[in-house]
Amino acid sequence: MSRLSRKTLSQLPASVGKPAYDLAGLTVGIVHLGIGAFHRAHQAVFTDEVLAGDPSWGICGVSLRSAETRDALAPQEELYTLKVQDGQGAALRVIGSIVETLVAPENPETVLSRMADPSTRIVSLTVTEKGYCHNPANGALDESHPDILHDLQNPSKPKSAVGFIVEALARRRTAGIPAFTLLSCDNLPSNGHVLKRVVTRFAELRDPEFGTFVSTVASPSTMVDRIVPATTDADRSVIAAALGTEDAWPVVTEPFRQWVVEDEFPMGRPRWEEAGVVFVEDVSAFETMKLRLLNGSHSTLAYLGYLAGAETVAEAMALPGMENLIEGLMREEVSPTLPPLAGFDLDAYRKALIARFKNPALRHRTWQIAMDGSQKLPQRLLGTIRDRIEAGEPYDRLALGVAAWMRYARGIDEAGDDIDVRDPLAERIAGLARPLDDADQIVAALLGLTEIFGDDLSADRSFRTTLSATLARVLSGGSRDVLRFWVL
Ligand code: CS2
Repeated sequence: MSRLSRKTLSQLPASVGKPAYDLAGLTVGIVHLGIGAFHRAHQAVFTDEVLAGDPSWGICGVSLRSAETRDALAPQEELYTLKVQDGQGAALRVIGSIVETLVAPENPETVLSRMADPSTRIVSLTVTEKGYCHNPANGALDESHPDILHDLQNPSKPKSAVGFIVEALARRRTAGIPAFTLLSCDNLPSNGHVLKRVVTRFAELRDPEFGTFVSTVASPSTMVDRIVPATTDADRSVIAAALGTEDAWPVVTEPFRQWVVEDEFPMGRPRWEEAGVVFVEDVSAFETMKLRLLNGSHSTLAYLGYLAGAETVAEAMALPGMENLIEGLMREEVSPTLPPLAGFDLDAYRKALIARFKNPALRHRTWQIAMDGSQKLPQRLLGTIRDRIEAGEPYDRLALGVAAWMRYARGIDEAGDDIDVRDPLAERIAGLARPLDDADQIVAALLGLTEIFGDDLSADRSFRTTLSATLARVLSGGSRDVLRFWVL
């Protein structure tokens, strides 16, 4: 079978969408750090739709760790297929907005020179929560992080996104080239501020005067949304059969997509609004809503669903009690904490989320969402719990999400087998919680992790009591039994 490439593009079935611009005429305007499936189903797609108007906004995609994506995409001239599907059907389209892919550990110098090039006007990121090397409870740079220590010692051979950004900004400044705009596209509250804070502190540690300069770089916050499960080999073969040609790394996603961005781009930006991107002055209300409703529900159903033996989100949603639990969590416990959004139909948004979670065509693994819980819990569940405590309101369902995380992160499933827990704190959590089997003791041990719970929740006695009672139910009856309580 032939391989997807510029040459084979014309042989694809007419039903497959193709780039509406001259691929050979594209140049790089954006360097994107973290070129995973999410970026390729989100920013790269919005960009693909506006390149015909200005071909100078092509994307140079950088992997900060493995060579897998580059190895898959380079032989096909960075082209890949986007498959959009729900219960009704699927549509295929080839995306051409990625111009080149680089692997940072192989050649940090090439990445730095791309970032320092005057044609690069935006550096965007999807490096996941842990990629910010910050303390998840308070957003400050983790100055003892091994990658940060390494990058301070080796500024021209960085490993972290923070190290790359700061070195590239230093080189631009020396060469008299204006700074690029930073664009965080990760699921963090005020992601632009978090990014600015960590890069400013890192620059300060290199040189206080340089820190002051970095603190002036534009770093708008964004709210990103599209559900994009990891691509499977089954996806690859179905897509190859439909294309009549091989694509080593297609991306599969849902029809829904949303990108709300603060409009602060001193070096210009693509006309993304023409592809439906919403530009606003302050994105925080959108971010809080999305992180607490979508991602808070996602994590809750992922931990409980995994423990109950559900492999995918759609399967988890079908467990007796789950849909009511999630619906109630969103409506009764999360929604009252959200900042007002004028003219926004929250009820419709929640209903749409339930339908998206139930999309039978996506095989979104609960295990995938369960990853990196220590980095996700603060913005997904704990901030909401803080607001509920302050308002003197109950938070039973949110507490169940946290208790299910504790049960999961301990690393032993309900059949007594090991769970493959992926989390930067996995070893510490297992060290604290695995030897224990009493709910009170597990909760007390894990609440000691102040980088997750903050000093306030770590010391909150009534929070501790609520969590202990909830975890005790999960441990004794099992997750399916706990869920049954929510069957109406
Ligand atoms: C998910 C998100 O993996 C996860 O933790 O909750 O990736 C989620 O699918 C996206 O934020 C949806 O926009």
